[in-house]
Order: sequence, then C-alpha cells, then structure tokens
Amino acid sequence: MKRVITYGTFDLMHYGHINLLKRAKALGDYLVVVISSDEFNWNEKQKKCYFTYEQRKALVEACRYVDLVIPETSWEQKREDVHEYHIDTFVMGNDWEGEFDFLKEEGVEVVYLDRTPEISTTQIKTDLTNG
Ligand code: C2G
Repeated sequence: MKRVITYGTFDLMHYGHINLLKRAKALGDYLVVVISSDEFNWNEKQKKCYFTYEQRKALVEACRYVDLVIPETSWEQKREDVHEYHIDTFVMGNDWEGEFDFLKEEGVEVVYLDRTPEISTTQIKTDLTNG
C-alpha cells in the first residue's frame, strides 16, 4: 500500500483543494491530510480562518479521496509525520515548490503539483466582499 501525505489550511474548501486531493490520492492508495490548527494558522501563517479546525476537518474528511485527517501544529512536524504514518510520497501545490525537498532525506518522494488557477480562499473572500 502506497501512502501519501499533504498539508494545508483548507479554509472555505473549494475545487482547487479538491483537485489537489484528487491528484494526491492518485499517487497512492492511502491519503493522510494534515490540517493546520487554528493556533498554527494564526501564530505561524497570520491566517484567520472562517471555519474552525473541527469544521475544516469535517469538510476534508467528507472528501472521497481522503483516508485520514490529523492536525498540523508546527512547521517541524513533517519529518516525524512521514515516519509515524509510514509515508511514501509527500505532495504539495507548487506554490511551495522546493520548500520541502529536505523530506527526501527521510526517504520520501516529494511531489509538487500545479495549483488550480483562479481560485483561492482569499479570492473567494475578496469577491464576496466586493459583491
Ligand atoms: N491549492 C491548489 N490550488 C488552489 C489552491 C490551493 O492546488 N487554487 C493547494 C495548495 O497548493 C496546497 C493545498 O491546496 O497544497 C492547500 O492549500 P492551502 O489551504 O492554502 O494551504 P497552505 O495555507 O498553503 O498551507 O505546512 C504547509 C502548509 O500547511 C500549507
């Protein structure tokens, strides 16, 4: 069984997220999604989420491509996660291109997938604000 992992905030979950999760799952048989906690988002990414961690977790867990959801509470946890969950492949959108290549040292394949154009949580908020 090939095990894949990916990380994200997944606020106001949209088709760009689904497209990423679909392609990540296609790289293996089991997909672990690590969702940023509310504290991590605020303290480390200065992101104020519309949905709480529990709400974002429920939405991602409802996605057919997802097998397990766990919290992201630090930038450093990736090195441990890939061993704890016996990960073969680490996947991120290519806005993170190169940022996580160090995981190759842990024996993990690192894959960056093209982002889905024209959609983002920020864009949704902007469009709704401007009407
Ligand atoms: N994504 C995408 N296309 C979009 C929007 C997002 O492919 N139009 C991808 C991102 O590249 C990322 C995933 O969907 O791989 C989740 O996106 P975000 O929720 O914005 O995640 P981010 O805030 O970048 O957090 O430790 C890593 C961080 O937790 C990543």
